[in-house]
Amino acid sequence: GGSALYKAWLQYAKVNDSEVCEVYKPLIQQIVVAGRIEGVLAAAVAELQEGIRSMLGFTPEVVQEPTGTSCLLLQVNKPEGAETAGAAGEGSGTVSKLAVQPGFDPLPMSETGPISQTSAQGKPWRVPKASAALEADGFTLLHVREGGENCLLLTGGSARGVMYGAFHLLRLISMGICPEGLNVRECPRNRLRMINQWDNADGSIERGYAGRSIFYRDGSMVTDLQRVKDYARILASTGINAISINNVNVHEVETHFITGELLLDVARVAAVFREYGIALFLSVNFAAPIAIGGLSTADPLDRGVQAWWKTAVQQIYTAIPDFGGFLVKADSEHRPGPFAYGRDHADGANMLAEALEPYGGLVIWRCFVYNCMQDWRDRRTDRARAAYDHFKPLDGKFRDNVILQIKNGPMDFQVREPVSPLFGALPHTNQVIEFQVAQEYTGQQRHLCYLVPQWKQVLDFDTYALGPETRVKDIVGGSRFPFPHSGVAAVSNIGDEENWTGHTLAQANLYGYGRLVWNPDLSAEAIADEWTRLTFGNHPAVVAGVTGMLMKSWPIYESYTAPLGVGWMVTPHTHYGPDVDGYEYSRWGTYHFADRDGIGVDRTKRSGTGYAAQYFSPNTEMFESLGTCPDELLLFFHHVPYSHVLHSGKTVIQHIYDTHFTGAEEAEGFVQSWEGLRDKIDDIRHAQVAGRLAKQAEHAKHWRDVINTYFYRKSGIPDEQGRTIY
Ligand code: GCW
Repeated sequence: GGSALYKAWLQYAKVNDSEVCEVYKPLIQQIVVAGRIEGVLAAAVAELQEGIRSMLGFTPEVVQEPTGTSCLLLQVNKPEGAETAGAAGEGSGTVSKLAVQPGFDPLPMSETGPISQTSAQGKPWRVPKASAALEADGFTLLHVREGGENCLLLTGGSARGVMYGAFHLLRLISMGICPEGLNVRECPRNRLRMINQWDNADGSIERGYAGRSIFYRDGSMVTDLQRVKDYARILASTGINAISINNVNVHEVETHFITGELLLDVARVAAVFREYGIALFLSVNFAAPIAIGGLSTADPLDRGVQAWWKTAVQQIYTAIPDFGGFLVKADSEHRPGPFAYGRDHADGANMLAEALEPYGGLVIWRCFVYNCMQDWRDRRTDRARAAYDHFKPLDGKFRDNVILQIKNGPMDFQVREPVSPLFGALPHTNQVIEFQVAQEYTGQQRHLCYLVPQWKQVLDFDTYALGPETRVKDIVGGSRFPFPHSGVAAVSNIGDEENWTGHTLAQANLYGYGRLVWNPDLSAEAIADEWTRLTFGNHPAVVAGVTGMLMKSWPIYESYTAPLGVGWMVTPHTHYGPDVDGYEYSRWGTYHFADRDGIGVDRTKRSGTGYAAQYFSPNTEMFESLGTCPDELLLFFHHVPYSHVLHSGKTVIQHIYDTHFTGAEEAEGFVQSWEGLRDKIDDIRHAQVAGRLAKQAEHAKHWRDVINTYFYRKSGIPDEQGRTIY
C-alpha cells in the first residue's frame, strides 16, 4: 500500500478510459492456473489480482479451469518430461497438468512451440506457434479469439517468466493499451540482471542519497521485512533477478554475514527475494579467514584457507539453498586481496569459485583495481589504464563460475567517460558491466539526471573486438562470445525515504535500469515515456513534459559541470558541488592538468600514457587523433590549448563558457516546465520535485560561476559575449 511517493511506478491508478476497461473486464474476470500456486507464481497471481482490482475495480477469481469462454490463462512452458517442482522459484502449472483436467485434450508440447491449449469445451485453441523454445525468464502473451473463445494466454518459460509477463500485462493496462490481437514474445537479453546495494550494517549507505538503509539498523538486520518485500516487488517488476545486499567495502559486522546468527538473518532476506525470483548475493571480505576464522593468513593457495571457505560456503547453502554467490572488491582502495600473498586475481577468485562450484554459486569479482596512492608528479601512471593492465593478462585463467564485473568506464562513473576498453578484450572470461544508478557524480539525486541515455550509449558502443558490430550490449548479453555467465549489474539508488530515491524523478533511473537491461534495444525515450505514464498517469501534457525533462537532463547536467570528458572537478570525498582543483594534487589519480596554456590529459600512445592503445582498431585511431576524437571526450584523451577549435567550430574556452551559461539557464527552465504541470500532478509529489528543481537551478549557477571564473583566470581569455564572469 502506501502513498503515491512510495508506490513508485506501481501506482495501478484507476483506469478512466471506458473503452480500455470494457475490453479488459470480460477478458480477465478469471485467472486460470492449473496446479499448485506457490513461490514466484503466487507472487505473479497476487500482483495480477491486486493490480486489476486497483485499476479496473474488481478482483479476478483464481480458478483451476475456466468456467466460461473468457479468461486469463497462466502457464509454465516446460519441455515434456521436465521436472515441474524442484528449483526455487519454479512454480507448477503446466500445460500437461492442465491437460489432465476433465474436458481437456492432452496436447503434446513440442520442442519448438509448445503453446497450445484446449478450451473448457474441449475444442483446441489454435494458438500461433512460437518460433523457438522459451527461455526460463521469457514469456509470451497472446490474445486468442477464436470461435466463442476470447482469452489472454500468458506463458512463461518458468514461473519467473510468468511473473515478468504478469508485470508486462499490468503495464499495458496502466498505459491504456488494448489487448486486441496482442502477440508479445519477450526474452531478457541479459541473463544476470543485478542490483548491488552499498548498504552497511550500521544503517548507513555508501554513496546513498535517499536516506538510511532499508535492510539494516544499528548493526543488525531489520526485523520487519515489509519494505524489503516491497523493494523486491519493484525490482522484479522491471526484470531484476539478482541482488547483493551489502556494501562491497565489507566492514567488521558484515564480515560475519556468512556465518552464525547473522547468516540466519541473511536467510530471512533471501526468502523475501526468492518470492520474486531474485537470487541473493553477499559481498565478502577477502580477509575473512583472518578476521573471523582465526587463521593467520588469507592466502588463496593455502590449504587451510581453502578449507575454511569451503566450510563457510557449505554453511551458507544449508541456510540458503539457492544462494547466488559472492561479490568481491579485492586489492582496491585498501581492501584486502590476493596481492598481499604475491598471488593474482585469478588465484583469489578461483579459490572462492572452487568452494561455490558444487552448489552452482558464482563469484563476481570487481575490476575496479587501481593505485589510489599516486603522486601528481608521476605522469606515467594512468588510473584509466589500470583495470585493463591488471585483468587483460588474466583472460582465460578464471574458472567457469567466475564473472568479472567491469565499471562502464575506466575511471569512476563520471558524467562522461569513454567505454572501458576491457569489453571485448577478455574473450575467455565471463563478464558483467557495472553501472551506477546512484547519482554519486551526477548530482546525488538533488539534480535531475536521467542516466538511461548514458547507459544506452555505452551499451551501443562498438568495440570492434570481433570486427564491426561487436557492441558492448552483445558482449555482456552473451551473444558474441559464448560466456556461460554474463549480464549487467548496477549500484542501487534507494534508501528509506518514502519515495525510495530522494528525488522522485530519480525513480526513473531505477526503473530505466531494469527495463534497459531487459532489452537494450528499447530507446531511452520509450523507457522515459513508460515510466512517466506508470508513475504520473497518461495525460499527454504530463507524458510529454516529464519525458522531455528527463531526456534533456543528462546533457544539461554535463553542460554546467566538468567539460569535454575531463571529469572530476567535484568536492573531494562528498563528490557534490564544484571544486576544480579538489582532486588535482590528491592521490586518487584524477587530473585535468589545467594550466595557463591548456587543459586535458594526454592519453595517446604517441605522446601520452598510451591508454588509447587499449582499444581495438579503429577505436584506438579515432581516440588517438585530434581530428577524429569526439568533442565530448576530447579532454579525456588530449591536452590542448584553450584556443583549440572543436569540431563544433568553437574554441575550447568558448565552449566552456557557452555550455556553462546555457546549462544554468536550462536548469532554470526545468523549474518552469514543472510548474506548468502543477494541476496535473498530486500536490505532494509536485511540491517535492519543485523544491529539488529550484535548488538544482541555484546550484547550477554556482557550478557555472566557479568553473567559468577558474578558466577565465587561468587562460586570461574573455568571453566573446561579454557575460558576467567573476
Ligand atoms: O565510486 C567510488 C566510490 C566509493 C566506492 C568505490 C567502488 C564502494 O567513491 O565510495 O566504494 O567507487 O566502486 O568500490
